[in-house]
Amino acid sequence: MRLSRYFLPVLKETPAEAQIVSHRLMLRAGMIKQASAGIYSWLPLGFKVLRKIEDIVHEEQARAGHLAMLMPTIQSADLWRESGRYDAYGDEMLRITDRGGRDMLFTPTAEELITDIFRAHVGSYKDLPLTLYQIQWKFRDEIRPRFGVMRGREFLMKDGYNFDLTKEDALHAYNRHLVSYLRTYERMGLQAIPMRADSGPIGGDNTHEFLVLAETGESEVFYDSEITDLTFGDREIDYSDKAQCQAVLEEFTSRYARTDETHDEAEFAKVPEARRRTARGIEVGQIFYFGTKYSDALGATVTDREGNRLPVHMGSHGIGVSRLLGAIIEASHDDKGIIWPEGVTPFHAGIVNLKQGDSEADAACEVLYDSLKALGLDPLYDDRNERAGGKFATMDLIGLPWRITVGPRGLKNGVVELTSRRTGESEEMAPEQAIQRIAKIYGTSQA
Ligand code: 5CA
Repeated sequence: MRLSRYFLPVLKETPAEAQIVSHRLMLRAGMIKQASAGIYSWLPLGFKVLRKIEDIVHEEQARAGHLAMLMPTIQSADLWRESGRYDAYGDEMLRITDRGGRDMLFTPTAEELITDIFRAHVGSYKDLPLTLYQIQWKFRDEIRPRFGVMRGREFLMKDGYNFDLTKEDALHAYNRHLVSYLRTYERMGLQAIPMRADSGPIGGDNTHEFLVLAETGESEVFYDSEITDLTFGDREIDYSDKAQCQAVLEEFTSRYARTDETHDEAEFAKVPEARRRTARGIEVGQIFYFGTKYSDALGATVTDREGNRLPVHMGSHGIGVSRLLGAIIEASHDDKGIIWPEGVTPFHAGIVNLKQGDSEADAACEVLYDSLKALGLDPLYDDRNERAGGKFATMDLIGLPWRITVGPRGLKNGVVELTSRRTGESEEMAPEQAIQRIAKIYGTSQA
């Protein structure tokens, strides 16, 4: 993409309404624009990152054997009356009346609708296990929408639902989700710690929240510092292997790590004092096992081998897709702007032409731009007639992890400059070498 053709409405001033750094930077970098309280338009740069996050979620869900689908945002109240949640959900539910006077609502979550789909189409143990998920907009009429996409009223959520014959199988689904979430967040450059939590209106008593530690987090958390040494890394996992998934769950949840809702001082005191930590965290996901709560209420049963009809065991599993942009920025920025982890960056590298209009500089930039594209990479070329300082400031603000700077002086010596956004370190090298380095970083090989 050429910046002269892009829509990147960056703001010079710090917006007064933004209280936390991720909200400020998303507005300044022209990623989002508030439409009304807690509701945002996603401008091209923000939408690009949102898509990258969605892609990672889809890839990791597919790896775990879960099936993507899509349910509507507007639902009839009838199913929610059947489950008893229509009244219980309270003012957070946005209620709508259609022209026929029917009660509708904007989905805050979808346990009822998925259970209805299940009961209509699945009747036998032979069709299990089954895990369906979607990435769809949700609406919760939060009392205090704030911090931009972090606590929105409209927000994008991945919500997945498992259906299993037995509690044991459903707990395997729970473990599988835990493992797939660990991989998902790590690919986004985040450490998200599973912590024992409270299930709220979803129900059930087996639940973990995934928290990214950050001073601006809305949750108070208590944990054993050893937990921050754990990483999932690139280990191979067989998702159908119950023992393997269980072992990962135990590894990541055996140390003390809880949100304030489930915090227990007496238990916490058993952690050696030097390892006890109290901090704040951003909840980027939550997994639940709630057994037969919804299948009992809605009559979702399957026949087992002996022909008995049994309510299906379920759980639901959510990732805060739009919130993740805020969480990633909170975890990765400096005073100049965002620093995108390579896994989610909107463009792989920026090209800055120090002297637009200089025939050699222009030609060298064109070659770099075309070569990166030929490798399947997505560069952003700042080809505007602006002074160098302004171009650098924009690149730093929007946070591309790598920048190639091209100017007539360097070209005389046959070099361009490759700069890491994270470390700020620059290195001079031949243009071809800069391309190779970037290709290697993103794991694409020269064609
Ligand atoms: N049905 C279950 C799981 S599918 C569910 O709704 N879980 S949840 O309530 O925990 O939401 C899942 C994730 O959505 C949360 O972990 C959080 O990351 C995100 N989320 C929840 N409320 C908001 C909000 N108001 N703004 C942005 N993200 C939110």
